[in-house]
Amino acid sequence: MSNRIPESEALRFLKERDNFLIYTHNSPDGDTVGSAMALVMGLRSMGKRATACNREGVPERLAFLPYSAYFTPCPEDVSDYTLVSVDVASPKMLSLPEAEYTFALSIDHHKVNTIGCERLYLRDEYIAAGEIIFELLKGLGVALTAELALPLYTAICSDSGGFRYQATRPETMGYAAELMATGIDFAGVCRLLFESKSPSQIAAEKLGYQKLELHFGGRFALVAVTEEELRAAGSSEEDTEVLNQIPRQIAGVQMSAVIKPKGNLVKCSFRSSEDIDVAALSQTQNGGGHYHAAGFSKENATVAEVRDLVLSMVEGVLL
Ligand SMILES: [Mn+2]
Repeated sequence: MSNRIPESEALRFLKERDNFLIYTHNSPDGDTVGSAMALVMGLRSMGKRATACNREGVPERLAFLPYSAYFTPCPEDVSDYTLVSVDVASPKMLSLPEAEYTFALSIDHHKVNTIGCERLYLRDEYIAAGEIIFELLKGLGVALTAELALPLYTAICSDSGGFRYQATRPETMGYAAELMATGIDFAGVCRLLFESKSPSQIAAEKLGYQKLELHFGGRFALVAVTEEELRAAGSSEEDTEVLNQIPRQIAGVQMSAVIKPKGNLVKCSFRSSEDIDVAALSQTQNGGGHYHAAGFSKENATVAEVRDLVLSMVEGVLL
């Protein structure tokens, strides 16, 4: 039986419940953090208790969001809370013990959602979870202030790559316009998300260009980096977000992959264009994501082994 609910039920749930604890995904990005922050703000403005958390902490590059007033360390005893997850598609995107929780409500926009939850409000045609939160807060009658607009704009801008990715909808631009009109520094958000890089991120980017490979007549581009290479370059795992932009920007590339270490795993992130469904491809390796942006992780594998695997997977798609 499906636990999917319509917006009306999600709204009723948020109106009726209290003492919300809102979980965001590991390797937190602007969408999960901005969405959770805005939801906390909105619920508090209705006189409810709400707080957000992330086991790994919010990264330094999102420090322009005043998140610390809305995020707390993950509590050990959650029995009194209404557990909600935002932008979390699977237990793999959480740490223990959260990965084993049954959330009262999961709000998400990934194509496939396998999280343990009683209710799932999923809009997989939306480019960002921030769009769902924007609509829910409107539905709850929460006034759109500049304070609320900043994390929402960050969420939507982040997952849409600055309103450039294919899943950006006319409605997305409409929401952005309403958020801009509150007077937020929207140009500053874009600059801090996409144009401001630390020296160690630049070092990772330089390494990425050195390791760039083209395959299948230039239709597939790949960057694979090891922990040792990152360390030698003067960067680390936390700096590797910038790598995703490198292979996908080459003219003629229809599909790209970045393979990199992630804790004791090796992670592969795919990007694609047109009718190439990388979410389905990633599912064959127990991964997931969106139609044009998805990935999977492997335990007990080297970067070289995952690179070989990826090349054989892509061969089936592009040949
Ligand atoms: Mn997202």
